Amino acid sequence: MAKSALITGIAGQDGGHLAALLHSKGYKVYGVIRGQMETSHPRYQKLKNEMPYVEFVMADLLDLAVLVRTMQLVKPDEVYNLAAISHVGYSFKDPILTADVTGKGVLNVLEAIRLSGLEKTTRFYQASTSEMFGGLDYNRPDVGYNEDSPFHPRSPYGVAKLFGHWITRNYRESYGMFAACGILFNHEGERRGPEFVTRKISKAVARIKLGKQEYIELGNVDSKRDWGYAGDYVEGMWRILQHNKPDDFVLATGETHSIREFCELAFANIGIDIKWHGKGEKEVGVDTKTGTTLIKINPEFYRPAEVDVLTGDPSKAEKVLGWKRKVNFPNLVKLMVDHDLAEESGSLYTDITDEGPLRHIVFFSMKTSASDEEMDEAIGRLKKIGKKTNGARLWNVSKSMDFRKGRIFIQNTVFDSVDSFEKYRNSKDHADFAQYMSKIADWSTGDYLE
Ligand code: NAP
Ligand code: F7E
Repeated sequence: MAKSALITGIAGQDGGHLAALLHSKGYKVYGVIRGQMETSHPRYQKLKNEMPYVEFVMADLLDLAVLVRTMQLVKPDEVYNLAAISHVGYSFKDPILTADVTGKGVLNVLEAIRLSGLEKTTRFYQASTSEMFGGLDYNRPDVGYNEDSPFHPRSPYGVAKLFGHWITRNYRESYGMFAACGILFNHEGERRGPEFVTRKISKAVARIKLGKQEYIELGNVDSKRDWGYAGDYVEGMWRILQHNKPDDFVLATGETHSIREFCELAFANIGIDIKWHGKGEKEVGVDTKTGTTLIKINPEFYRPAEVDVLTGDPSKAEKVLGWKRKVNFPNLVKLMVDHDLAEESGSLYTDITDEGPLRHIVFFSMKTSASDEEMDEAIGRLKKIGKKTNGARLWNVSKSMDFRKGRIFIQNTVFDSVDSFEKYRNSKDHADFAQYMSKIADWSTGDYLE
């Protein structure tokens, strides 16, 4: 029988990636969303469109009764607790709510499992974080933080997460639950909320390129983070729950880069070379060619206490779980800027109608574990087919992203007639390509004519 998984925080960045991954593995996926959502609510409809295979359950991490009811109803084989007030800066503004949701909320989910009598059968994943380490000089190991490094959280968020981390370990030790923590370092991507610095930058770069924004305002550009791609990290979460015993694992890249470097690379992706001038609040990032100021510092984004440098040591996960990140730092930045250029210009799916009367869209949702090489190979094949296609003009093949299905290719081919489209659909080239894609993609071609 298919396994079932319940994901709290399914509407967040990781929730979407994880739901797609579990669905591709044949799971029945349940997702917790909060708020008073009628099925006609636009937000509910958006989520349902993005993840048609998910059964949504309305519940709040603050409400134990409804969580118990949810567990009794769903009886999940696996619970991934991703729900949280997750913005570190915001946690200083609303520390009580953060403690309640990000900290005590974890206990509510664990208790709901236990009170439903599922503690021996349901596996529990807790989304712990590198923010628990704090990044101070005195406790920063040269090779990066590992599972045994001392904690020193620097924000209400970090403190609340530490409670969640320890209560999970406590339930493992006290009740023999399969309760495991993934201590994840920053992971980003096209689904990242725009309030986090990487997405704020990639979106701004795209908008600046398109003339929709003049500059970006940032806080501390000197802090450093160990940034990976969220699609890779959800694979690690799943592996943590498939391990033969409950344990805690660091997932990280082992590299660290500053916000400054992220900015430079993001602008380099649109052909702009940034040079920095000035100091502190007066510092600016300037386009070397035109002299235009594109980055300004705004102290509003400083935090009362900062985590200066974070690097993780993922060697335990690599050795024990066989997990390793696939997307490297330059590719992560490029992927985000490319996505936001497509999104901001409205060409993610649409806006090519003036290219011809008929639009044929082929899209493939890749396994989140698909390597860059596999993606490049698939793009190469698509391009070849596009060139050969009878009566069609290849408009675009992009390693583009979609919010809902992980990594996606989009091929837009413009046909001059229904006949030429049919000819292509019946061709051997198309059949060969579809066969290749079904080997490496989670869903084979979803192609249609508009
Ligand atoms: P995210 O995008 O902020 O998503 C968090 C989700 O939690 C949101 O969908 C939010 O719902 C939901 N939520 C908030 N309060 C809730 C409540 N009271 N009841 C039910 N749901 C609630 O976070 P993420 O980046 O996907 O991260 C997933 C988890 O991993 C979080 O726990 C985060 O703290 C942790 N983490 C993240 C990273 C990272 O780099 N992304 C690293 C380490 C750990 P709404 O959509 O309704 O607001
Ligand atoms: O900040 C600096 C900021 O908000 C990164 C969460 O997913 O990862 C995330 O937490 C750095 C900080 O992420 C701006 O001061 C400068 O030093 O993108 P962030 P975070 O705080 O690292 C961890 C692992 C989690 O667990 C969290 O849930 O960037 N920074 N200027 C800025 N940050 C923001 N947000 N906005 C700025 O304008």
